[in-house]
Amino acid sequence: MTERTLVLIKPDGVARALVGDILARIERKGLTLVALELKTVDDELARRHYAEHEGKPFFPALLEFITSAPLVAAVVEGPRAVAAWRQIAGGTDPVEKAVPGTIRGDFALSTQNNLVHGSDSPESAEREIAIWFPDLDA
Ligand code: RTP
Ligand code: MG
Repeated sequence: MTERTLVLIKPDGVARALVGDILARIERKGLTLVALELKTVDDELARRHYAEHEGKPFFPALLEFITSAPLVAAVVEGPRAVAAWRQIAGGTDPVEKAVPGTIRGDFALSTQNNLVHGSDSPESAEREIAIWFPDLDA
């Protein structure tokens, strides 16, 4: 059963010129890109995307970070795409959780500026893809 997930290469990943490396890892895993866009997002879109974190202590800084500069948004498809992308991204804390060989484990130090986002379930993926790529299945 094929599945889709939302990929973000956050502003730190674009600023550090890691886009090519990250997309290469996605492709080498065997996942397929079905949508890809570079964009700077406004506060409203960032709030909708991260609605589950509203009220948490890190929420204001997260909004500031995610809207600060261009990011790459993509939709990726393949068998178990949600779990496969989170596997190669690594855990949220790039030092305590992400292991070497993952994107965060190899390239990040900060729990906020951790380079990438991946949907955490197929249901989240559906919701997020509709926010970022509303015309994808039109
Ligand atoms: P993401 O949603 O970005 O794929 O990351 P995730 O599932 O691994 O982590 P999540 O718990 O959903 O947190 C969303 C993003 O918020 C920032 N964060 N900062 N300073 C902090 O303690 C903290 N905790 C989370 C990170 O950018 C994290 O990826
Ligand atoms: Mg998350």
